[in-house]
Amino acid sequence: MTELRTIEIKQEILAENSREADAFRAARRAEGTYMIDIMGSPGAGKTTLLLALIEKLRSEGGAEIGVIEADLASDVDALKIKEAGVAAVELNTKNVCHVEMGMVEQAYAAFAGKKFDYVFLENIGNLVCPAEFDTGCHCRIMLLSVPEGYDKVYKYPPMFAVVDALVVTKFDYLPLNPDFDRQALREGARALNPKLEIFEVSARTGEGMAELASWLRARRQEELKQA
Ligand SMILES: Nc1nc2c(ncn2[C@@H]2O[C@H](COP(=O)(O)OP(=O)(O)OP(=O)(O)O)[C@@H](O)[C@H]2O)c(=O)[nH]1
Ligand SMILES: [Mg+2]
Repeated sequence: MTELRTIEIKQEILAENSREADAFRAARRAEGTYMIDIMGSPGAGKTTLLLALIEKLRSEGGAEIGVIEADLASDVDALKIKEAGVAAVELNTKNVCHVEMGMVEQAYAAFAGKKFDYVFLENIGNLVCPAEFDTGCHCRIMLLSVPEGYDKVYKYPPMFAVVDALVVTKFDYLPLNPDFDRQALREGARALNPKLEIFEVSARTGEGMAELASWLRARRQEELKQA
């Protein structure tokens, strides 16, 4: 009995969150802002990838970019982004392990009307909970780093199933991780999500970054056509 009630409440919360997310997404599209949710385990390379990606997007064609940095407790990543000269808002979730719409709306409001071409949300480092919550973004990307191992596709399937792209990060580590089975990862991920785009990148060497940046640019153009 108790268990049933718990499930009902959770479904109501998720449904309300999805309604708010749809409205937020439409409002951002109308103003030309493309929002990207970046998810992955602690240390998968989210902040480092963002810094490299922002540099690419800015250097090739220029772009106004903002970042919402969600963290359980600290402002470490928000400061890194600000130090790189990028508009950043810190979203402190006070130990909540995912980001949901109320938080995104508050964080976005802190940009105080500034207009962006792209806004990235660095979600909480967690391979499980963020998959469940729509954050009002137009694109969801998950990162899996080579040192974490390809078998995470079998152990944590929900996130692989909901994202638009899988970015395999720290690709420069591949020679040190000969057991990283790229083919098995591809097959496992596409079995969960046939439309999944897969990129193999290293923020350290720059490998794969241009492809990822041009894919995002094209996705933004497509999204804005629907406005
Ligand atoms: N060799 C190598 N190291 C990387 C790469 N990307 C990130 N790192 C390193 O991995 C560590 C974690 O990177 P972060 O970017 O902080 O990871 P994160 O996912 O933002 O971490 P949290 O925000 O704590 O969840 C740092 O020491 C980075 O320097 C890469 O492409 N190659
Ligand atoms: Mg980070």
